[in-house]
Amino acid sequence: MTPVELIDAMFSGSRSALARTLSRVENSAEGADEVLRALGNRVGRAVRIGFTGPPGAGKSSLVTAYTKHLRKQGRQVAILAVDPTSPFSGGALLGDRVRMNAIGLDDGVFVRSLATRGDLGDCLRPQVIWPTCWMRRDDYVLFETVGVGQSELEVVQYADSVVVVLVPESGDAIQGMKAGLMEAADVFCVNKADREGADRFTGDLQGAMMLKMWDHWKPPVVNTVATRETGVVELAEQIEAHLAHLRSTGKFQVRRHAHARRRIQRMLEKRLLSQFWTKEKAALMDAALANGESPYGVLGKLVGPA
Ligand SMILES: Nc1nc2c(ncn2[C@@H]2O[C@H](COP(=O)(O)OP(=O)(O)OP(=O)(O)O)[C@@H](O)[C@H]2O)c(=O)[nH]1
Ligand SMILES: [Mg+2]
Repeated sequence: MTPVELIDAMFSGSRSALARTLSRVENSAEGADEVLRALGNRVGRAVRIGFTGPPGAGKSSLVTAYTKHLRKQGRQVAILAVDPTSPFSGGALLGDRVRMNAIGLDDGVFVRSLATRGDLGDCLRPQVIWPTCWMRRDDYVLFETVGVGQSELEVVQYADSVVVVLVPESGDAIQGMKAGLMEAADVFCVNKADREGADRFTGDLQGAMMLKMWDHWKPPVVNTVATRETGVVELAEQIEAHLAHLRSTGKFQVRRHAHARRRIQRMLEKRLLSQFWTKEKAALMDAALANGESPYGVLGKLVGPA
């Protein structure tokens, strides 16, 4: 199938065409380029919700429960999860499959794990997220990342709304929030609220939030027990409230514009770099270094004076 045929099939509702589109995007740079060009502006209507938080916080359980809620409202849902065969979390894929079994057979749900091949940042290159946005305007794309490192945070920030999932025992994560988590959150979810110390943790979190100035939107804190689907309706309401806030203030489009800019920048950096490096230039660099030249001097040789 040509990319155009594939994409036409995808838009007429073929799930296998959707899966094949994603594979092409993931597996080869050339395939990705063709497919993405053929997609043009036909994608991107669905709402994107990102879930991030420490390993084992209950993100997948929560995504599953939230998906059930969205399905009751007649939404289609696509779930993109990092393939946990990465060194970042061993063997969780099977667990995810089991947990998501309940929704995996539903025709209105599309579940996909993304291969990381050891490089989380690359696997979650934003192009991979896009093709799933073939859905209707009021459908949802949920993506779950493992961990709260820089690359996960970058990825999750391609969402319209970001849910940061914490658990009572993740006291350390409040520390970690200084490193960007606080900025990334649109909604805080304290999951495993059935565990001891949940109230204290929520209090600590609220306390930490008071230290920060919020610009029009202060992330609400919702307590949930994902495995019992407790608090999921409240979580959904807060996500909706955030989306409504974005839309009523025009920030929805501002965010999407910023996402698109960032994406173009990333793609441009990648393309320019790969065009720049030839064997000759690499050899020139090595010879100059061996000759005792400074890195700055070598840079000048490679690209000329600044
Ligand atoms: N007690 C309790 N356990 C929960 C709750 N939510 C999830 N769990 C359990 O916590 C474990 C991890 O849940 P997951 O949903 O896989 O967590 P995750 O954040 O997706 O994990 P990774 O993707 O590996 O980072 C599972 O054994 C769940 O059954 C909860 O609210 N309360
Ligand atoms: Mg998970």
